[in-house]
Amino acid sequence: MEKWLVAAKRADFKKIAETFGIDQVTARLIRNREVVGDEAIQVYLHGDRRNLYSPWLMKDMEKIVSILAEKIQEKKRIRVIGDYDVDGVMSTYILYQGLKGAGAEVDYVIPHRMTDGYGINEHLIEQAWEEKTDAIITCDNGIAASRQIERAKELGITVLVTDHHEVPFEENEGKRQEILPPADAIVNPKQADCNYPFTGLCGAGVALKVMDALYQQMQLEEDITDLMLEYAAIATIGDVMELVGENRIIVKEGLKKLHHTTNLGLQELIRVNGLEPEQISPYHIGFVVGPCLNATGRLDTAKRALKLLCAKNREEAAILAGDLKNLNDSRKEMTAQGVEKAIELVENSELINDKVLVVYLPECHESLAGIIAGRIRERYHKPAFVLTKAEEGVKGSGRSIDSYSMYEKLCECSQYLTKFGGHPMAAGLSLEEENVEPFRKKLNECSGLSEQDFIEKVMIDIPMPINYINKKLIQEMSVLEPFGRGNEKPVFAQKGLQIQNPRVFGKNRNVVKMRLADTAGYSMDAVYFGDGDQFLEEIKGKNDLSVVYYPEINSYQGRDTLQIIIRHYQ
Ligand SMILES: [Mn+2]
Repeated sequence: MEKWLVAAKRADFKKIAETFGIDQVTARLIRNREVVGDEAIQVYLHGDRRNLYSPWLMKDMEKIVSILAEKIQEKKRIRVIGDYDVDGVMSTYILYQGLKGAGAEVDYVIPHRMTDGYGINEHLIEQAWEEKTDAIITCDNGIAASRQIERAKELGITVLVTDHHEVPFEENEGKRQEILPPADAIVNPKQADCNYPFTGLCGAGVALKVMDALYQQMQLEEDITDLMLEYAAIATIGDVMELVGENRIIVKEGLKKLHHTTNLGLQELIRVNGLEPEQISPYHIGFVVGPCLNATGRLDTAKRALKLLCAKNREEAAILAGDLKNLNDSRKEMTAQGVEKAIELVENSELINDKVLVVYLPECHESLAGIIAGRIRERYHKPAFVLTKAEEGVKGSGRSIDSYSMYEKLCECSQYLTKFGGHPMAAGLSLEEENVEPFRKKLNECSGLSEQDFIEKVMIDIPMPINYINKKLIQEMSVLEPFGRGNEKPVFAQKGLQIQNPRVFGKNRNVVKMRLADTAGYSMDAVYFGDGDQFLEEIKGKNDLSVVYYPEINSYQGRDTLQIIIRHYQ
């Protein structure tokens, strides 16, 4: 089920077009992305590093920087404790390299997914103490680790938290009270009393801000932001942050750096995947490079990903990159099997009627739960949790839909959980096996969802006849890049098209090529990616196809032609 909606947002498009020398179509697209006002449009179109906010606006920034500077001066041992996903690895790299560059005695630990679980824990704290660590700095984790950080404080360890996860809270007489860990400094723009203007940074974004401030404070010559932007960009896409505001600038500028990366590990990882550094887009990061870096955290230890980034020579980098690619290939296969099993379970049980899907796959590798949950959510357009049997109890991951704030709902069901954390759109959890069913029941009782929420909404930017498309407009639309979550690729729509000469291609018969003509006879090439035979079946005998599409320039043998890519059809 899907519902097509047109984003009918208003503004003086003629004036915007004139002011910025752009087509009115582009002006509308920018308005649809909630960019309003000349200043915001200017930054959206031409923003660069100078438009990043000052790190000093973040709560506790002065505190964390002065503690770090002191520890560096006194040659105290600092340990970075990160996390095993792309964001966790990138933020660890940023803090580790940044602190090393500032002269710190620093090492890092990335928790092992299976033996440690998510983020900092008691075992890692005891270990830090035994190894005479003076200060721990967390990244991409820590905000929810009050108990563990209390232990570290008892042992006399300085603890600095940098994180971007939701701050845990308690409801007291209808008032929301944050539960903050007893750390020496906490940098997380999601804290209620942090005045930083942008709360959407990933863990690596926050880590980069801390290093930026430290380098300013210590008056170091190196431009740390410039050096680390590409890593922050990879993490921003890998953690599926919204590509708006500062994040869009980090990704836009970081991609430029990545196109000429001097990091041997990244060079080799790009190469083994058959890509050219200069053509890397958010798509490649999200679906090729990122998953390879993630695969280590999933199936092995994420330390390998960090080793890759730190590789000193090409040979070492090539071996590690090859390992990562192989791990990712086997992860893909295992994921496909898991998805298949999950669908089978949903469709052959009462789960199919649930509003929130809780699928228990005891045999599945726990590290794949998140990816499988994502696929299940896509298929049914319902919030989905995938649970697996862990060494102790049951562990799982959830992926949500817009109308369902997953983290808050878990708070309501916390009586069945031993551990949980996350965001509105994604969460992780642990529980006892006997609580799987009660948890599923309770989640469904308090879901607050109605059938309306399960209808996929297809937002159309502008109803635009295909004869309006020209090469210049398509080229101009590239100023809207990079595309991704929160800054979607523009889509247009037209009704009443006639299909000429449809042909199915591809070994999985998943590409359909055709010619589409409007009522005046104007025609253009079109491509649909999806089930080709089903497409042919559905259009049989029809002469008024409606499509949601985006236009593209197809360069083939030195000749440029216009074509449209069909995203949805009716
Ligand atoms: Mn993160």
